[in-house]
Amino acid sequence: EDPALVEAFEARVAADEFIEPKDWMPEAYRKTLVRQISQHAHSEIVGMLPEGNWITRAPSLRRKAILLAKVQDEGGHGLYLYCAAETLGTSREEMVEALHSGKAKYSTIFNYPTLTWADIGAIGWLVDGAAIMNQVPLQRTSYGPYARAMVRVCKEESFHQRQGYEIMIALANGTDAQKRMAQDALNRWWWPSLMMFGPPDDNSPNTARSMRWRIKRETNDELRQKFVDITVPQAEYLGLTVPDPALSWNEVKGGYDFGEIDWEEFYAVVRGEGPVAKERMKARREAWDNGAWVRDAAAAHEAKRAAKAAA
Ligand code: FAQ
Repeated sequence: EDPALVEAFEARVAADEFIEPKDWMPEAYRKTLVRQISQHAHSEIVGMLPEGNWITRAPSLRRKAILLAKVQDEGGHGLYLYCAAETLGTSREEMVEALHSGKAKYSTIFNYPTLTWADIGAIGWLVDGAAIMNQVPLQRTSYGPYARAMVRVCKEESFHQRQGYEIMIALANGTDAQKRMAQDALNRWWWPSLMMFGPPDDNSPNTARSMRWRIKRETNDELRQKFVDITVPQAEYLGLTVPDPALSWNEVKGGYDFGEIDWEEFYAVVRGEGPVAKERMKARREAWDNGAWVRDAAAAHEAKRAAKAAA
């Protein structure tokens, strides 16, 4: 690559300019973006499955309507993100193929099962809460289409987080059985939520370069710490206990100290060994196969329309 071009690119990024699809960019920058944006998109799409599991069993019509809208939003985020990745010269087919063949990753968090209705509350509160923490800085990521997609996504995620927290409030103020359900959901989702932020900084191969290119604006550990600091008081307000005996307020750093994450578990889930990883991939592949006739019909319709327009 021409060193003058690289230098000009680095200077633009350092000046906080957005890089746009037709601008020159180093191949490694393009590759990193395709990786991160497409994995983000896959996460949104696979992320529809754990919650979709509860649409038919939501406890009231109001809850059902809200959950349906939320899951639909996640589908929209995925499509938005696939479009952002396509501006980098990769196709939707290539990305979907990478997901289905197991080559592309998606967030570890969606490989855990949703066992009770309280899990829907915990996902909105913790998983969407963690997603917002990670995505708000991405509104200033250096690649224009990704940054702009994040603006709308963050607005919607913020509704999702409140939706989940409101379910938790209802359960935490409910019967003893409902309180137990809420606590059990917190116990099971707390640690996997902390894992969403990725490996620790000293073990994160991509962080240093992504920070320099301003793809990432904060490191994995910085975001994880912020999430813990914001979320612990929310658990206290609910009267629930965060399942971490090492959790304690650290006056000096002005934040919480917390226990060691089970990184063995994290890496196992990244490798595709999560509790419901096989079910998730099977559901996605089946959805793709069962939707083939829709794609064919849309393509045939478009071909007819184009032929008519040309005539
Ligand atoms: N799961 O060097 P780093 C949502 C991989 S929110 C799986 O630190 P990086 C909303 C990583 O890809 C969830 N893999 O990597 C929603 C890399 O492998 P690679 C999605 C993980 O990229 C809510 C390797 O480990 N959000 O969907 C994970 O600098 C509710 C080394 O890691 C995003 O994707 C993990 N947790 O930092 C939907 C946000 N962590 O690719 C439905 C955008 C790390 O080299 C319901 N992404 N890995 O083979 C990012 O901010 C970054 O990519 C990180 C990872 C922070 C995830």
